[in-house]
Amino acid sequence: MILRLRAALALCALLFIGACAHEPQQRRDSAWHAAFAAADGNGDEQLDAAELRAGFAAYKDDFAAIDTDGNGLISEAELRSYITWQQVLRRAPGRDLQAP
Ligand SMILES: [Ca+2]
Ligand SMILES: [Ca+2]
Repeated sequence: MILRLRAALALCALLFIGACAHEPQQRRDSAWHAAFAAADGNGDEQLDAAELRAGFAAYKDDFAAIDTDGNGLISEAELRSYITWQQVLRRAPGRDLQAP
């Protein structure tokens, strides 16, 4: 009985620690979603060229590179992946990595 209680407490502690560890990621996800939603003028959960230019001006010339599935619109995942990759490239020693 005591062993089961200790095991249950240990599991609770691990779950609590795990939940705390994910909190910054959840905040980042939330901030990403809010920025994307703010740029998504028509609310279709995709950015067209004008929405990208208005909401993410730093990437206005990268539309074709961001639109990896070539459907003419940018999903939140495509934009996030592209910006994350750009951040990796900026931090890479020698900066000789190529985008996938
Ligand atoms: Ca849109
Ligand atoms: Ca796309």
